[in-house]
Amino acid sequence: MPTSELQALDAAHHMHPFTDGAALAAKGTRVITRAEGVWLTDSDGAQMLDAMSGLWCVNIGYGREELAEAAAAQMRQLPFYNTFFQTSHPPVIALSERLARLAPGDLNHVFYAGSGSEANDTNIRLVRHYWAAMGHPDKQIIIARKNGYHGSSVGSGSLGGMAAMHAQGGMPIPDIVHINQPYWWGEGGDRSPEAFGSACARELEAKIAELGEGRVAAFIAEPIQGAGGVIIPPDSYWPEIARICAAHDVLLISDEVICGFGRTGNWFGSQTLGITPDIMTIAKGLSSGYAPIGASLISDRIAEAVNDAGDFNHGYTYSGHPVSCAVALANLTILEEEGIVDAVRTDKAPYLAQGWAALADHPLVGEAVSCGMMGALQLTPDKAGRAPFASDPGTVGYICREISFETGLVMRHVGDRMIIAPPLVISRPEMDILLDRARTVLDQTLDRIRAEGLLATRAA
Ligand code: PXG
Repeated sequence: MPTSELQALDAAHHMHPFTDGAALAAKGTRVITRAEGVWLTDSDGAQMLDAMSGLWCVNIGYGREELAEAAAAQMRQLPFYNTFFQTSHPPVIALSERLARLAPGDLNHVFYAGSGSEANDTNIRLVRHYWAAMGHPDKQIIIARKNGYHGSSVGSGSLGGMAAMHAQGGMPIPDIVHINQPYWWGEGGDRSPEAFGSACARELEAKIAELGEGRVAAFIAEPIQGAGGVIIPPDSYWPEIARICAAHDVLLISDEVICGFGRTGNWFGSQTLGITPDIMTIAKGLSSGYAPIGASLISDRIAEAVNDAGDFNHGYTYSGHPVSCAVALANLTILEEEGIVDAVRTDKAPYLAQGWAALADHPLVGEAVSCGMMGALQLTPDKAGRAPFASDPGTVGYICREISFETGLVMRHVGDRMIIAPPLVISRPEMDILLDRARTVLDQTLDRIRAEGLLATRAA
């Protein structure tokens, strides 16, 4: 089918997530038809380097036969069975054992979901149920962060701190509150990053004091905010958060949907940032996106209390779906046997970091930061003043993203911050292409916004 026909049918019948439908229908969607390694091909035959791993998920890259084989074999053997009524099946048993081994500390128990959103919905109910079972039914409030992202269901979208989401559909639900994010470049003002990081963490302590320790169940955060713009907290942030959670008996939920499975150079972002969570949310890289699956990894203490408290009245048809579990197992085998996580830490991330940091000399770039295989470029008209553009936030970022696609590089923009999270298997020559194209994109963006009169600083 020609591209124009595909676009017309898509516009007529397909409603896209997080998209202005009318604007997309007028413009025409880009149709991706195949992919191999880090390379996408569209319906016109154009090739693009996918520096976003699909949507932060294709950690092992595209085109791995082993996962296709695992899915086909499992579909033939047992395409579906549920895990509700005292039944189980080999792939879910094997995956649970594997995850318990890979996860840090005593996170030895797995509750499955079909996605990261569902897993975070599980976490809301789980921590509240846990505290009730422990004799603290008033410990119900969950503290999260502005500009955090935890999913798009009513529960997980409430945990998230995206104002544009809360404006639609009656969110947040009760007993979820938000504190500020540790985004030094944009919000740190005159303070040093370290002082700002500590101050942000202490907002958690102030909020617990305001609400009362006896009412706060948990704090949830991404080790590094992904969808919020790859915001890497100052070093002072996480140790202080850990101290506060422990001091006030508040459970710590690390949302590892993006940071998990090697993205930061360790199996989990918690390990890179020195966090000891009670619960971890996982999805995306768990199957490298080849099949939908999410889960909560749960500590011994919480699992034992919940198991001893009778029925936990919660679950999804696709909790522990056999095909997704088989695909996840094949994915984890590749990550382990090919040493991909170690390669990120010792070789790929340092190489990427060096080239990425060098982009900070570009006149449009306020900061160029990375951790593992995720990075951000803050665009600004005034590097020294850390100032935003006069235009609506995201105007310049969107232009930059459009130029990036035209240049054969898939980057994403969050406001006026450009972000990348390439497949972990990207080679050095491919990283050179990524870096080279990113610089070209920045040059062309600067030319374009200058021509359009957008290189202005917002009045303070
Ligand atoms: N937690 C985190 C940290 C995520 O990044 C979810 C939960 C929800 O997972 P599901 O599988 O329900 O989508 C996510 C998802 C973006 C973008 O634009 C990021 C996500 C999803 C969609 C878009 O960066 N992350």
